[in-house]
Amino acid sequence: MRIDILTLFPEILESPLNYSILKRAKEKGLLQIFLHNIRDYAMNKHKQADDYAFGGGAGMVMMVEPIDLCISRLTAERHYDEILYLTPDGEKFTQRMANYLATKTHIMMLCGHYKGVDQRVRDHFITREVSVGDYVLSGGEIAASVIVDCAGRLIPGVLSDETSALMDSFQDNLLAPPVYTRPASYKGWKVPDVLLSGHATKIDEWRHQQSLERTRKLRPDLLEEEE
Ligand code: 6GU
Repeated sequence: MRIDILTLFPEILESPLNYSILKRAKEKGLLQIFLHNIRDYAMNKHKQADDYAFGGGAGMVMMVEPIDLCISRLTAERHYDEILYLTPDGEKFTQRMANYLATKTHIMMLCGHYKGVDQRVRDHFITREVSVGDYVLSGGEIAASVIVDCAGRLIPGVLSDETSALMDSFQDNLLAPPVYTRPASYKGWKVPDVLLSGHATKIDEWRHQQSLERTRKLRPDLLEEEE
């Protein structure tokens, strides 16, 4: 999968996508991430990529031309399965959407800043508008890193069998069960006997039961959701 991210602040994204699972995904050649500084496509003499809003009001709006130039250069080179705009008024990002994105080969992401982008960008280039939750971030970069991290680890071949995503919270609308490691007793705090029993079926049943209980207690809303 190739992901192109358009941003006014590429530095924000340089670190978070270069560790742990995503680092390995890149090293294995399963994930490529390209950062594009929208300011590099600003044609006027001040390299200006944002301007005051027509009609007045506080805050700057990201200009259509530099974004058009950047997107058009990329789409001339390859077809993009989705061109996402990251914005708090977008569709809420979910594990389901991550699963979907992980099956794609070329994705573009546009990070909004300030008051956002000129509406004509949204009207003419964007295929999907995505939010990571009902709160406002100062820009789309952190949201982009959430989405890339989440989808990137689901690309086939990235996770080994032991770290399989099938066991993740949310993958089946259930929270993950509790986990333990050595020692089996610490300060008298004991690991549940069943996990030490070596009885695989019983362990699976216990974990499923724990998942259900946790979900009922902490996130009953997940059990009511439609699949
Ligand atoms: Cl995608 N962008 C911003 N700026 N804030 C957000 C968001 C995105 N998702 C939730 N809050």
